[in-house]
This record gives sequence, structure tokens and C-alpha cells, in this order.
Amino acid sequence: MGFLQDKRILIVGIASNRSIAWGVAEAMHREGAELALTYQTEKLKKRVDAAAEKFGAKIVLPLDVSNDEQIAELFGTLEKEWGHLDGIVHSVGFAPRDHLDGSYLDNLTRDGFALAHDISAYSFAALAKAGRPLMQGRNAALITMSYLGAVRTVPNYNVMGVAKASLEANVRYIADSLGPEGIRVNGISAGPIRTLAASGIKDFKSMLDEAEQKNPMRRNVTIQEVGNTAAFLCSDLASGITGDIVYVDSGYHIVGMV
Ligand code: NAD
Ligand code: 0WE
Repeated sequence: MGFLQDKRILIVGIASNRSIAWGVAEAMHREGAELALTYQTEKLKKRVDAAAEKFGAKIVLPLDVSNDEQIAELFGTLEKEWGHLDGIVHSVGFAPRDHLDGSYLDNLTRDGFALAHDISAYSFAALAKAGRPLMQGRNAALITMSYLGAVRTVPNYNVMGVAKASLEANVRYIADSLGPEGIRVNGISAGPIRTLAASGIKDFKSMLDEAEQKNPMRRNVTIQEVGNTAAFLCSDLASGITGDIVYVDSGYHIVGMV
């Protein structure tokens, strides 16, 4: 029997079979969870349908996290279909592409800042708020995906780093809000992985190379490794862990000099 047997978990953020959320779905399915998946746009639906087929998910629904009506509709459907929820995985981030290049202040706009924070940080709180009634009395867990740029400057990561700092603070405040209800909230700070979100980022290859050369393991992490950690954090094996950020980065963040 898997360690997520009979848990019903919502996964937001699959865009391809390279997505971190794909690795999460794979691990959670293997451990016995029943999954509901969402897709951001009609163009991405077929990729998410492929995941649903592979991981036995019967519920596949549209969700653009900037749309309050869609959030309400999603949880309405989950209430009708499942009646309750044991976990939510948030694996979503976005900033305007021109903000992820060059010097932070040079390319920063009020609108870019607001959009990055809305999609990458507020949306986690929005899902927590909307999912809360369905998670009562079930030892449920929420997981989100962060990056080292939240706590250190990383060239070109810019406003995404500021939004990830907000996301990580959200992890702590939501953990404090929901702790009395038995709901745990954690983040995973993943090392660089080649996904759609990474494609088109200037010099991403050199970032992968640098991480590979400098981390203690001398190799980069996989979506399977992030997925296994998410599955653990969502499970009752992690019953004492909340409000924390777990690094799945081959130890890159501990290194001061190589
Ligand atoms: P990905 O492109 O596969 O996933 C990003 C997801 O965000 C996509 O599924 C996309 O549809 C979704 N998304 C964007 N805007 C949305 C919106 N308005 N509504 C709903 N969904 C929206 O890339 P990924 O690397 O798997 O990214 C997942 C998470 O992992 C992100 O939060 C990212 O910041 C984080 N992360 C990525 C890396 C990396 O190197 N790839 C490292 C650390 C953290
Ligand atoms: O969080 C991310 C990337 C998130 C992301 C990616 C894009 C590309 C397409 C957010 N918004 C957009 N907007 C787009 O238009 N990562 C952790 C991966 C990543 O992105 C970087 C990195 C790393 C690592 C950008 C600059 C420097 C490092």
C-alpha cells in the first residue's frame, strides 16, 4: 500500500511531461493518491489529458489562477465530485518575459510587478482559501514550488525572485492560519530543471552547468526527485512538518565556495 493511499489531491501546473507538476503527479499516483488535474489554456489541455490518462486522474478541469470565477468553479466541481480534499499542489509561476532579463530595476514596471505577484504568489493563497472548506478534519497538506532566487539574488531572475520571496512568506502565514485546522503548508525550493518555464530563459544551459559543477552531488535534480519530496510532504509521514521550505537542489544552497 502506498503512503498516499486514498488521498484525493489537486495538482495545478502541468504543461508538459517535463513539468515539475508532472513529476509530482507521477509520484503521488505511484503512492496511491487519486488525482484531479488542471490546465491553464485549451492549448495545454491535451498535455494534461495525457497526464490524466497515465496517472488515472478522472477529473481534469480548466484553471487560470488569475480568474476568481474559475477558482470558484473548480472547487465547486471538486465538492460535487469528491466532497473533500486531502491536498493541493501549486506549481505555477509567471512574470512578463522582458522582466527576466538584465538589471532588475531597469526592466521593472508596476504592471509587471503586479502580474508576477498575482500569478506566482497570491494564487497560492487564493487556492488555500478556496480549498479550505473541503480540507477540514482530514490532515490535508498544501505544497508550492519555489526557487533559490527568493532568498538570494540570481542574475535575470529579478521580479520572479521578489514574487518567490512573497510566496515563501505566504507558506509561513498560510501555515499559521491553517495549522489549527490540522492543515500543513510547505514549499519545495527546486534546483534548475529544463521545463517549458525554463525554455527561452537566456543562458539557462549555463545555469544548469554551473549548478551541476558546484553542488555537492555534482548533478542536477529531476522532476522525479521533486515529485517524491512533494509526495512525502503531502503524506502523513510528514505530519510534523509545516511552514517550511525544503530544498531539492542537490545541496546547491549550502555551498559557499567550490
Ligand atoms: P512549467 O512551464 O512546466 O510549469 C509552469 C506552469 O505554470 C504551467 O503549467 C503553466 O500552465 C502554469 N501557469 C502559468 N500561468 C498560469 C496561470 N495564469 N494560471 C494557471 N496556470 C498558470 O515549468 P515548471 O518549471 O514545472 O514550473 C513549475 C513551478 O516550479 C513554478 O512555480 C516555477 O517557478 C517552479 N520552479 C521551477 C524551476 C525550474 O528550474 N524549472 C526551479 C524551481 C522552481
Ligand atoms: O521560476 C522559474 C521560471 C518561471 C518563469 C518562466 C517564464 C518564461 C516565459 C516565469 N515567467 C516566465 N515568463 C515567460 O514569459 N524558474 C525557477 C526557472 C528559472 O527561470 C530563470 C532562472 C531559473 C532557474 C530566469 C532567470 C534566471 C534563472
